[in-house]
Amino acid sequence: KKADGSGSDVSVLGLGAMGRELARALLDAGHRVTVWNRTAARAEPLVDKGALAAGSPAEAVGASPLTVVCLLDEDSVLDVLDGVELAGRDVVDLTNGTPGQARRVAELVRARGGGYLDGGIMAVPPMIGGPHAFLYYSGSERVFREYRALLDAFGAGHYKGADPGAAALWDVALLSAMYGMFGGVLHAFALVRSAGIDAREVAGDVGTWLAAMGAAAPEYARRIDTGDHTGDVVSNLGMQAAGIRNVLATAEEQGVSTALLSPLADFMRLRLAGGDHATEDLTGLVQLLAPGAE
Ligand code: FVH
Repeated sequence: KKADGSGSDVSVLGLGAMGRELARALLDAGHRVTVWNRTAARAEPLVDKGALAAGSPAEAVGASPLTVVCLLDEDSVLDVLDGVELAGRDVVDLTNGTPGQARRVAELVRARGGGYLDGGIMAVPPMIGGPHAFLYYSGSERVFREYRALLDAFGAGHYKGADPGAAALWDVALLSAMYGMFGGVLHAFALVRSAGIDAREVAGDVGTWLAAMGAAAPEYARRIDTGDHTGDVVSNLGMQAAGIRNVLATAEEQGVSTALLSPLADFMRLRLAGGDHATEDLTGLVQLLAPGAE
């Protein structure tokens, strides 16, 4: 390893869209990278850039003190690590999964004498190594600190504590927000196309509108943390329930499915039926999602 942190030996298991970007970022940072992928041909472009191809997961793990894993899901991680010697090796698992799955992989790695750090990547592959990429990590603080400079090649690292499941929880929380947003975007595009308007005509306005509405997140968080759903409400639930009824009725008029948005309308109706909640903020719905979370 050189003084600037480059020149470490590191292995990467999994060369899908994300894994190959991770391997590329490590090569760009000057590390000696050994790669393995189930479909071996996917390693070739990286070998052309200087990576070494391993013939098996065991050979890849044996080649470096640190192995970065990025596979489809945690079941594939368990498959791939099955029978691999992990004593004295460190594993950083950037595969998406649930907190429980991350804890199970951690248990397996630790039981075999390895160090384990779980991670959640908050970036799509082209963002890796760029200014907007960030990653959540949890599990072994020793692994996080020892390889922090190397892991920074992917994006900024945020360590969330010793529980190996913590990073997955943060990751999935952000993905939940993203999927809710994508569902709305798809619905919006289907609606305009049902009227003969190209989605690209409205795309810019959708982006502007989402950025403006996304700015409400800190205020929503304050309300949910404090349980204050009623003070200084700008857009009350009674009004929003009427608004989303119009969204669904418009979809029906246009022949667009309401499937992605009707659960939210149902929740609003349920909240209104449950008491005197018409003047509160939309944030009161959290009590139906997770009673007792406040
Ligand atoms: N791509 C993205 O936008 C997101 C961004 C945030 C993080 N995710 C997570 O990253 C993990 C990998 O995702 P990916 O985009 O690389 O996925 P694919 O391109 O589909 O590649 C999948 C790799 O997993 C290998 N694989 C699948 N099943 C097995 C198995 N049973 N045994 C061994 N390897 C397996 C697959 O190998 P192959 O098909 O090439 O042989 C690919 O290497 C994922 O957790 C995302 O949620 C990405």
